[in-house]
Amino acid sequence: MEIAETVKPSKDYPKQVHKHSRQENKFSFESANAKLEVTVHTDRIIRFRFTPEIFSKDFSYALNPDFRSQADELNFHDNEVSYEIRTSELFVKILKENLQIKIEDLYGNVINEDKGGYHFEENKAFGGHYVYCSKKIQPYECFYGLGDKPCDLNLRGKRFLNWGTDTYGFAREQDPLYRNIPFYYGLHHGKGYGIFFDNTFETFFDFGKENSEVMSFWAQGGEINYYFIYGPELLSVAEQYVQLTGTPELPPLWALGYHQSKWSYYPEAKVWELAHNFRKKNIPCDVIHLDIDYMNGFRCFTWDHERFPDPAHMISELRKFGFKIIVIVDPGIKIDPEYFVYKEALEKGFFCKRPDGDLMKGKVWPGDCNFPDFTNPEVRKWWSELFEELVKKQGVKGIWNDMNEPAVFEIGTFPEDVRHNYEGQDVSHRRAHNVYGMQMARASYEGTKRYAFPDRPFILSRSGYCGVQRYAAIWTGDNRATWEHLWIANMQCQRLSVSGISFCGSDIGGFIGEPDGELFVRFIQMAIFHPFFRGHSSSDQGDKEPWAFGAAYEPLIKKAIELRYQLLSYIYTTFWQYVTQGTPMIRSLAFMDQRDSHTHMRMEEFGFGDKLLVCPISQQGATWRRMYLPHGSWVNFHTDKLHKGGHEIRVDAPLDIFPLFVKSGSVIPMRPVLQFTGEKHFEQLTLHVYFSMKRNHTVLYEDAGDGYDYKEGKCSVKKFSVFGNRKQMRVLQKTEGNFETDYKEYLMEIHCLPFRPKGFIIDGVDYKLPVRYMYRKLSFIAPKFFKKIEIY
Ligand code: MIG
Repeated sequence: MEIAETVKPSKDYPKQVHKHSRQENKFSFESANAKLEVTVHTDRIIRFRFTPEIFSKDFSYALNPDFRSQADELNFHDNEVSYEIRTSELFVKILKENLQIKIEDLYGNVINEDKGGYHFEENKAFGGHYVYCSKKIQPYECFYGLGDKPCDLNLRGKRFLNWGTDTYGFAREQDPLYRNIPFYYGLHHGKGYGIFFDNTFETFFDFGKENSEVMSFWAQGGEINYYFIYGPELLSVAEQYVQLTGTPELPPLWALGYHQSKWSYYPEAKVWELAHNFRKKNIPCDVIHLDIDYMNGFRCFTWDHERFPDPAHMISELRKFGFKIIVIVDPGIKIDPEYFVYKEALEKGFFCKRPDGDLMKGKVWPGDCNFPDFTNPEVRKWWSELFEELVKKQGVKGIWNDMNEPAVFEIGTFPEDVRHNYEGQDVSHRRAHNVYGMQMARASYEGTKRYAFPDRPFILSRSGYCGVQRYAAIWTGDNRATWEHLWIANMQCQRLSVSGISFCGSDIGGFIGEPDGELFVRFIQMAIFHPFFRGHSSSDQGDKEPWAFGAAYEPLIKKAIELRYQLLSYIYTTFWQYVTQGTPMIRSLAFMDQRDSHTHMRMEEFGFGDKLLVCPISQQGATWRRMYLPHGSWVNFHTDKLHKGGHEIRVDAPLDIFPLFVKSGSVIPMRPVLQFTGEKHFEQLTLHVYFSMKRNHTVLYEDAGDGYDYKEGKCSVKKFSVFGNRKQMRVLQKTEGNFETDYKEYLMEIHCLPFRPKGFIIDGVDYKLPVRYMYRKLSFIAPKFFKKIEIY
């Protein structure tokens, strides 16, 4: 049911405020027909919560339980027409007449301002209210975020809704898809903010589609309950949003390696053939996924013993070859009185019910199914314990949660009247739908974490609500093998990343259909820079393993996977920055330099971590393309050519390479190519150091790559700084922490020197170069604990 955002007379707007009060950082305002609660969480995060009657229980699945409020400075003024709350960053003005809100920075610049503000309409059919909020669109305002929308990055002029849906073979502009992320950014006058509308009902966002001057959001129920997050840097908004909704723990390093999947690899001999092929062809791979056909008649937590006679043995043998096994689970539990999972859930009353007490029944792969109510904490506990067998006894290393929108054949999803526990609050599917998948992923995460211990768990989920990143990585679902889908995957991963979900990726090459070799190569070249890196495809659609495209393409695909493995230290460090500060791993250009308005509309090029800039080739037959370089100086990774940013450039990209740039002054660590992450100790880490006049810093985070010793301090953070002038260059290193790395030394590769070096000094020891040294680059070995290197 869609509700048009036209101001109908039936909608109510708040009346004059007659009462207000304050309790520390919480301010309450009351009028005859509405209440507002404003909570100042930090100087830049302010929560607004409205109700026409009484506030419901203050509960959220999204919020990070460890998030702490702290606002240093807080002033309140009661003026003639408005109340004013001032933090050390913001002015919030609340109009007494109608509870409308205006937020300014301390210089009086309007950041966000209500148009109609809060309003509501009684919901006669279900009770409660339809709730709305509308705001002015500021001149030249751009909008970003909203999770997985497969359209242009800037959302202006469009309308969207969030209602998780299984969308097989989805198309550009299709809405909604699998995920529900009611969080968006606004950017105008160089200043960025975010609004996180924490409401799990079906939510709607209109960015000036209905009225080009009005942005509005609304929901089918619940409260207008949103967090305003001020930057002004977009990147800082992204970080604060993640601090609010939580980060994952560090994944095991192997989960950042290459994953190979298909619907489905079976029987066991097929899995071995696959594994042997990778090793025979020397193409790195860490993980094999088993899709639904490993199960006995699609019953979760069982195996088809004809196809897989001894799973524990197979898994431990594969482990010796460096392969980890991930298996899929679905929420639909087969109705079968002989099946232990069904029996237990039935006895315990753990299945979702219809309003009159019947069980929610629907068809999925196993035929008729019932569905556990993952919004019940007891159900989650039970589900998590089911993993003991798979994870602890059989050695499965990760769990893939599919169909958790939830998807049901024929009817799409659950009817809206299905009941859910919702942490003891007893609600209908209208309120629980958008969090169902996330709660399933949460239960799988808790079980896997417990039984994989002391190793780290890995969870993959298709659906999710805000905060799902605490439990799972996300893949974008059933895409197609087309060039357009390469572009869509790029938009979706950039968008997911700035929406709190950095650990994301798409089915490389497309799930549906058969890509040709060229498309697959271009797809995987891009996916090197998607944190979740998995090839997956549908069963009847031909082979899509790296060697499936013939001898002309296999080396190119191999080369892409190898680059991924070489970059793992960089990728892991980038992940650590995400975990510790909330910084998105993939960054749209506007998030790199929002003051340059050229970046606002750029889409295909993106930052990966804080040192690399990537631009996929997204056109068939292209061997070059134009792209925008943000301000600063950038070095072409393949040619070492230096470019000044702030304009478009033309970049060559024959099929074996693609546009990849390194920020000047960076230190990019590169490992030798291993066939899987823990294959062997390596002796040397290569540090590619790029000259810069301006001092530049790089961090390198290291730990064991699995387990929890890092929480006891077994990790280290290295900080490099690089700077120079026309005659010399310095590289400094500071190390914190005492993680003992495998490698003994660095191979230093110095790029882009503006002079011909005569020698270099490592911690006081001078090494002279031959007089005839002709190059502007240099390579030498340095001890891993060096403090200072001078090149002259
Ligand atoms: O109805 O498990 O998106 O990745 O291979 C299809 C079979 C069910 C959908 C997933 C896809 C997976 C497939 N699943």
